[in-house]
Amino acid sequence: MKLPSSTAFCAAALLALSTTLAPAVPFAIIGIDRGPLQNGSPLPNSTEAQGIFLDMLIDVGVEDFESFTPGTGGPTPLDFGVAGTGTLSGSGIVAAEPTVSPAGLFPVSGDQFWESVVSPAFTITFDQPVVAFGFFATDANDLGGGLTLTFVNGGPTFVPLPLPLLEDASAIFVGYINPEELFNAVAFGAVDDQADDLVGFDDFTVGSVTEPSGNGNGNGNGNGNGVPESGGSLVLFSSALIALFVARARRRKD
Ligand SMILES: [Ca+2]
Ligand SMILES: [Ca+2]
Ligand SMILES: [Ca+2]
Repeated sequence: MKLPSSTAFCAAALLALSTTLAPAVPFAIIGIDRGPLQNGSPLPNSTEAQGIFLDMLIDVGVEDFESFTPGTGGPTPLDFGVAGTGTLSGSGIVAAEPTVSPAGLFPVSGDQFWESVVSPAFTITFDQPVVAFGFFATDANDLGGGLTLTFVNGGPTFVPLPLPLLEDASAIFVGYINPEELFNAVAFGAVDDQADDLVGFDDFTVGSVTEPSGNGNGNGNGNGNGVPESGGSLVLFSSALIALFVARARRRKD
C-alpha cells in the first residue's frame, strides 16, 4: 500500500486545523522533504508541519545544539528556555557540519545538531512533564530502519513514524502533542534495529498548550475559542493519523 505523501499530510492538517486550536486527543504531524538536501536548503514541507505544530503551542523552548562543544556526548543537559530543561542520555554526539556530511546529515539551525545511530538510540528526560514535543531529523530512514518514538508517562506510548524509505540527505519534521497524558521522557529508536541508520536531529522543541476558554467543557463545537471535545474535524484527523502509525507498524512486522 502506498503511503500518503508529506504534502498530503500537511494539506489535511491545514484543512483540519484552525490557527492556535490545540487538539483534545493525541495528535501527531510529520512533514517530509526528500533529498539530497544540505544546510540552508528550503524545507517547505517540514517547515509547514513545524508551523502547524507551533501554532498550537505557547511557552515554546528549542534546543538547537549551537552552544555545545562539538563531540559532546550523553548524558548532557538540554535547555528549553521557558519550557524547562532536560537530559539527553544514550548514544550520539553533538556534530558540527556547515554543509552536509558524507553520510547525508546536516543541521537545520546553525551548524550543529545531535548525531546518532537509531537502533535503540537515546532518551530525553524532562525535568517536568510536558505535553508537546517536536524535532527535525536529517537522513532518517534512508536505510529502511524506520524511526520510532516512545513517550514515557504512566505507561509507555509507542509511536512508530509512518515514514516511507527516503533518499539520502532528506529532512523531516515531527510534532507530537498528547493533552490526555503528559510525558516525562521520549526515547528514540528504530523499527529495524539491524539497519544502523545514522540520523541528525536538530531543534528539539518543547511547549505547552492553552487551556480551553471558559471552563473548558462548555464549547465542544470548536468555535475557535477552545479545544473541541469530540467529533470535530481536528479530532478525526488526529485519530486517523495515530491509526495510520499503528497500521504502518503492523505491516513492518510482517
Ligand atoms: Ca545517508
Ligand atoms: Ca542546530
Ligand atoms: Ca541515515
